[in-house]
Amino acid sequence: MIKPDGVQRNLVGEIIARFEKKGYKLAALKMARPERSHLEEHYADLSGKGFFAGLIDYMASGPVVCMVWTGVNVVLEGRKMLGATKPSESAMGTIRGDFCVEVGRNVCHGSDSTDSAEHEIKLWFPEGVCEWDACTNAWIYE
Ligand code: RTP
Repeated sequence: MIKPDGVQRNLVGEIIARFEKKGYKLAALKMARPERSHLEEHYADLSGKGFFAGLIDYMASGPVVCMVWTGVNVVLEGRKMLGATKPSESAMGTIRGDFCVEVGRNVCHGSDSTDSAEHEIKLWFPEGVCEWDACTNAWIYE
């Protein structure tokens, strides 16, 4: 997910491009302006943290872009591409390492396990995702 700061800072194309160039395939994409209750459900495991209210304010402050990416080890590799949660600990070359400075404005979210990915896909895409096979030649040749 591209968080509200990533959308406001016009980083949507940059982030999508990184995943496409890595070799992952997009299975679902939408812009959403989630209710606070939806965000509270998404971050339910953090409800006891002192930063929880601020996190929900931040996530509710503007539209987000939700995506499902598929491919080999996409959850683990995708988290590496995002970088560490705290930008000060994110390696240069990662999305957070390159584009942000504060943990409370860290541009993107990625599921941290396949179980949480499955849970989050159901939460954010109850309508289901698009299954398709790449058919590059068909778009170039008749
Ligand atoms: P995310 O769920 O957004 O991908 O982040 P994460 O797994 O890398 O980190 P997590 O611990 O689940 O924290 C979720 C988000 O909460 C905000 N946060 N703020 N002020 C703070 O100390 C603090 N710590 C975490 C960040 O936006 C983080 O991504």
